[in-house]
Amino acid sequence: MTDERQLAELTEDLHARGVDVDAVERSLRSMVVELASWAFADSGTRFKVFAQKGAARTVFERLDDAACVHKLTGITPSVALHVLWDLADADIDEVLAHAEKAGVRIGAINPTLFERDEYKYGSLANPDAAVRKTALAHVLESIEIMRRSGSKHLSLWVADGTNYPGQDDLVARRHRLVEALKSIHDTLDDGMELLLEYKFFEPAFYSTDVPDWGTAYVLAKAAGAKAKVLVDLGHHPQGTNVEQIVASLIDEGMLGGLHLNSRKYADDDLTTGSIDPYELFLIFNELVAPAGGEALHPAAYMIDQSHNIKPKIPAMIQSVMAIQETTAKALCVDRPSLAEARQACDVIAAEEVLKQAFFTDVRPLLAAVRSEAGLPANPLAAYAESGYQQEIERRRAHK
Ligand code: RM4
Ligand code: MN
Ligand code: MN
Repeated sequence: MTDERQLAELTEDLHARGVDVDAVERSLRSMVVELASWAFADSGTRFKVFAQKGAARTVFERLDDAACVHKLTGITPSVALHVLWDLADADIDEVLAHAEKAGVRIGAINPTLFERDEYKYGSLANPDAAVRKTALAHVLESIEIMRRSGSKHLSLWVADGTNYPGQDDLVARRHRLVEALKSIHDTLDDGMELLLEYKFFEPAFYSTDVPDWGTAYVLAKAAGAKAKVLVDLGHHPQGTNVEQIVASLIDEGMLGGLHLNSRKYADDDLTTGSIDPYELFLIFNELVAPAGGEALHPAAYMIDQSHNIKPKIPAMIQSVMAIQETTAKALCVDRPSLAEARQACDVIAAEEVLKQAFFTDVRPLLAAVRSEAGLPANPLAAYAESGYQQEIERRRAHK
């Protein structure tokens, strides 16, 4: 079947379901997802960092690779930086100039609160006031970097916690953290947001200071009105209903951002949608529900992946495409039929409505949206043909 024929059939099918295809296309055209700089660097497990041919070695190369993804997908105009990973030996002005030249901008700034010996017993919640002061100073410097780069999001993941029962006073740790979060919040300019990320374990193994969305919610409220919760899809215990968390946070006006990735066991940081595409769909179904199923809830969407096996750039393009496909499917849910089935407590019909959208092949629609925007219909194939991979493998031969 030709591409046009496939598109015509899909459009007809969607119209028959009562889906407003123009609205779906509009939402797909306006969608943006941020990329993490660290997704382009060599990474590994705690056993070994694997060197990949052509993987970016500097922040400048990471920006180039992100720009390559943006050129091919058209929906990833910004790059999140981790302060010590990206800016420890690079001048911020040079980084900003390079980003502009490459065709991307700087997105969320992530203070790095886990890379110093002093942080063994924590950073912002450390029992030692001098260490807390060092950590807070780093976050305040990160806010300065936000000002310089026009960044709106301070993305804070605090690696703090304890490893053994009795190690520290759990309530005292909370109080230290609240105090720090308040000062951080009060330093932010208007228009900036503090996104507080939670994770239930690792590197701490007995107690984690921001383990779950409820704690993050309470701490964000204590910090002030500019603070919201950031949900990383890989930061929950097995079996957690992540879409319910997302729905509740949206309902509370407290969903600040999402870190998109995939997991099977823990914080695996695999490419988005690779392990459980249906779970991802159910999450996106909640993300579009508040706008009547017609648009994604406004939040900071970022791909936070860090895997070792797939080549970095096509792996990122694959995630971007998976996110677009999942969003498109969520936008194609027949909302009136869903509402009707729910009201009638027709559980089978309600689930079938979701499955009908999930199993719809939306790729012809996405290919059309991309082509209309002057982008390759299949960014993954375009990357393979671009010669970029061969070029970076040649130019970045020395680690
Ligand atoms: C954490 C978390 C943060 C990221 C770090 C590197 O697990 O996901 O978002 O900044 O990893
Ligand atoms: Mn994350
Ligand atoms: Mn993580």
